[in-house]
Amino acid sequence: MLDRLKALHAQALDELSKVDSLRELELWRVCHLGKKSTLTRILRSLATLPAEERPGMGTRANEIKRALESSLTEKEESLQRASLASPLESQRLDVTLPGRPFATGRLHPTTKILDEICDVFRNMGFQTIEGPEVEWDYYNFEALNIPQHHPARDMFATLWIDTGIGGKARLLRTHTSPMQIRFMERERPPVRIIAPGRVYRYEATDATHESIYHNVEGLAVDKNITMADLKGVLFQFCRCLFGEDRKVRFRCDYFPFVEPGVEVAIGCSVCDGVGCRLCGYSGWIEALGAGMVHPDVLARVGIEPEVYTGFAFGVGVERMSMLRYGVDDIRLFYGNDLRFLEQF
Ligand code: FA5
Repeated sequence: MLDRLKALHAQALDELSKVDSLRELELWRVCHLGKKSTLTRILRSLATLPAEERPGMGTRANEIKRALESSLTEKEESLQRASLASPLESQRLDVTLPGRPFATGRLHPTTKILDEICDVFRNMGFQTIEGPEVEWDYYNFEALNIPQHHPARDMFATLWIDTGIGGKARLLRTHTSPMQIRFMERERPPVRIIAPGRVYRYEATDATHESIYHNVEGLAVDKNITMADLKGVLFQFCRCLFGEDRKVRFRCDYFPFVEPGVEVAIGCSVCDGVGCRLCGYSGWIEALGAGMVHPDVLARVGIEPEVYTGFAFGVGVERMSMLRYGVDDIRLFYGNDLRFLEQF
């Protein structure tokens, strides 16, 4: 029996030395220390031995069991260490490699030019306000002298949200001029505000026309405001954005909410005024509409047109960006092409 125990121990140790995974180790444990193993069977059969052999055999069998258990623990620890170490070995980090730079975000060219435009007017004493993009017919049209069926509605190709009765219909604002009314309804002169924001037109796009673009509305109302003030402010604005040398043109235009109305165009930056596809071979790009606030508009919001006068303007923001950076197609701004956007 003693010889059998000895051989069992030697065989178990020999097999253990060949185990090289935790799965194999578990099989080894079941085979040599499990309930059905030879050793367990020997231990159970000790009671059947003659009394004088029992203590010696019992002691020896238990010694072998403890020895195998401690060999099992040692092997388990060494296998676990090896399984941790091997990925660390194969995936060694080279901390001397140069780092990869993070792609940093940047401001969209429209945001940049909007900030610049607002800064110029802020420096001239204009306060910035904002208002809704979903607008009532009343503010977008009626209060600006454009009642239902007025032909001037055709100037503003409109995206309607619903059709209400009279001024109760809702639309996506076609310009920021409704902000003139919203502000004057609650504030008395003197007024000097700008209202930047997104506007919507239901029209086909081309190199100078988008269906979603930005306006910066301007409004000044006070005693003794004249057309000279309007011209002075707009010329100064163009000088700040484009420098002294860029040509600026004032011409008569028609907007029902101003009288007289003007259109301001700026010398095309792509062809330098010579004429190209972008400027329709005219040498000029229309940048903004403006004029003296119509007396009926003032009266409608309770401001006395006999006492107060005012001027208003609406700048086409993307057009300014095109002129400033020499961009020859407005659609590039919202095409989301990083090769374009990363240049700003
Ligand atoms: C207006 O929107 C008037 N509200 C401007 C105004 C304000 C006049 C206050 C008088 C007093 P207009 O539709 O012309 O006007 O647009 C103003 C400017 O926006 C234009 O001069 C042009 O620079 C730009 N613009 C017009 N349509 C588009 C378009 N589809 N895409 C990009 N820019 C445009």
